[in-house]
Amino acid sequence: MCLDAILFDVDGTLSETEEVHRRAFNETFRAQGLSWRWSRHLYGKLLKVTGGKERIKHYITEYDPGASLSHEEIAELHRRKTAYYVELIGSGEARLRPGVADLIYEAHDAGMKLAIATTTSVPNVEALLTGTLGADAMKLFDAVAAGDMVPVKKPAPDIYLKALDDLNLDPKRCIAIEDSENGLRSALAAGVPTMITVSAYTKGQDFSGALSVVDSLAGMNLEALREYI
Ligand code: XBP
Ligand code: MG
Repeated sequence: MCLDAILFDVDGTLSETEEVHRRAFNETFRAQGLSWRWSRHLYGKLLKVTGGKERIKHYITEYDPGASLSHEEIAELHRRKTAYYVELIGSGEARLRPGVADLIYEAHDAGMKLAIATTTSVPNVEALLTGTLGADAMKLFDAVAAGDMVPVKKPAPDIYLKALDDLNLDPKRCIAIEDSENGLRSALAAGVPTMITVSAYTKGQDFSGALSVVDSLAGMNLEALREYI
C-alpha cells in the first residue's frame, strides 16, 4: 500500500511541550489570583482530559467544585494561558524531539502530504513550528486541524476526520504519529494506522492497536514508515 500522508500530533509528539503548557496554566492561575497549582503528578492525571478549557472544567469539577467559573470566564482564562504559552515558546522554551525535523523535511521533499491533528489551538501550533522550523514552517503542512475546529476533542475521531477531509485522502494510505493513548484512539477511530512515539507523560499507557511503539523518531525515515502499512 502507498503512503500518501503523515498526520502529526503536536504536544508530546513533535516536542515535549506539556511542561510548557503546565507552566503556562500555573502562571495564568497565579496572575488571576487563583490558588490552583498543577504539580507534575496532578498534571499527568489531568492530561487524560484533552484540551485546555476542558481540562480546567474537569479540574474544577474534581478538585474545586466550590469554584463557580462561567463558560466565558474559563474561556478567558484559557485565552490568557494561550498568550502566555505562545510567549514562552517564542522565547525558545521548546525544541523538536529527535528525528522530527528530518522526517518532516524528508516527507516534504518526497512530495508527500503533511498534516497536523491536535487538540491544542492554532496559535500554539504556529508558535512551536515557526519557532523551531523557521518563519515558513506552516507552508510545509497541507492541512492543520487543531483545537476548537471540531466540537469534540481526542479520543473522539473528529480532529483526524477533519484533517483527512482537508487532505482528501484515504485514511488507510496515511500514517498518524501520536504519543498518547487518547491520540491513538482518536486516529484509529478515524481509520488511520498509527505509530506511537512515547513521551514523558505517556509512558505506561495502553497502546494496543498501534502499528509500532518507539521511544523517539530518531532515525525514522519514509522507507521504514512505508513498511508499516
Ligand atoms: C495535548 C493536549 C492539549 C495541551 C494543552 O494536545 O491535550 O490540550 O495539553 O493545549 P495534542 P490547549 O497532544 O493533541 O497536541 O490548552 O491549547 O488546549
Ligand atoms: Mg500528544
